[in-house]
Amino acid sequence: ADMARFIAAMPKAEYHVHLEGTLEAEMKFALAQRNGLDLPFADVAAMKASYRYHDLPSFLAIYYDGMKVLRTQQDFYDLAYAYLAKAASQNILYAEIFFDPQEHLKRGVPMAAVIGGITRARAAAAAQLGIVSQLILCFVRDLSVESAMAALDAALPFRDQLVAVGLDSDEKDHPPVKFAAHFAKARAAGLKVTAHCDLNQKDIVEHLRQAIIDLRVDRIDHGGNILESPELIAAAKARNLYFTVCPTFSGTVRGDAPPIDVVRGMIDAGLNLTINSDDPAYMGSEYLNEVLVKAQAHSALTKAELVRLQRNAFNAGWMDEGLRAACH
Ligand code: ES4
Ligand code: ZN
Repeated sequence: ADMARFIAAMPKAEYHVHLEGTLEAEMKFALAQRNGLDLPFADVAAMKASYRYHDLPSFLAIYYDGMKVLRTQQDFYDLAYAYLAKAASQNILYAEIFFDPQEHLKRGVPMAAVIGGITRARAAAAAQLGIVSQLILCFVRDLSVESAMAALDAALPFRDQLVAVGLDSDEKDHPPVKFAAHFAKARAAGLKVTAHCDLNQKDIVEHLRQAIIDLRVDRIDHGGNILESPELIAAAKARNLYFTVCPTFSGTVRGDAPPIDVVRGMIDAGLNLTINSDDPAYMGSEYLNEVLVKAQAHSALTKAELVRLQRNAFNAGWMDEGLRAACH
């Protein structure tokens, strides 16, 4: 209880949260009703009882199905504002948020509605709650390269509302180099680049090598398997690369404990990492405070280590000087 209070009181930053993964069951029902859509669940409890996964694909199927209620700019506003309000209530001062526009474009929702709604919510939350945020467009890596390029092209007119592009969804047989052209185009537009290298995926060390060496990404999402490669650890340290670790995700999705203590291993290896929530609405509504309480216990983090992690987290961000000042 003392540790939970200590964690709640710390000023924090979050770098790995999927906006669509913050869509709580209650809001899903409200948006379905507003948009005249039928959901195959009697109530919130029945919907939450369906959130059962045993691997990444079985999780992603439920996650993509759930986001179909998002139709209008107002829906994206409401979703983003709710996450930012929750984050602000947990003393998160700064957040970089992923979103998956290809899924929304597929349903005929225009990019302007998606980015416009999120951007309005970010501005309102900054003004009303003091939380600063930026937006990372993720390529859904198991969709086609053409679909990803179309999403990037549709987003470039809104380049000022984005800080980076990333790579998420099912990693199996979809290596980072599949998106070399997309990353190059995003970079040329002044965007940062990051990629999910999920824990214990097929060919994961090769994916890390591609991301760090071939594509020279600016950050890695997850990435715990780097502990298997001294060469890549050295390369990551030389570049001061940050890893956005989500210590509860693989446990929740697979229903077992993560096979290795990634947080402890990465700290002891001298790597830069941040601790993050990933998809809180699908992970028992555990947001960053709850994740940190679990990580503290699981990895035996001291208060000094927690403070160092959160102070260092403010160096992981892609804020310009004006934004950085606003976070202090
Ligand atoms: C995701 Cl690869 C992955 N992991 C967790 N959440 C996600 N949302 C989209 N892709
Ligand atoms: Zn993720």
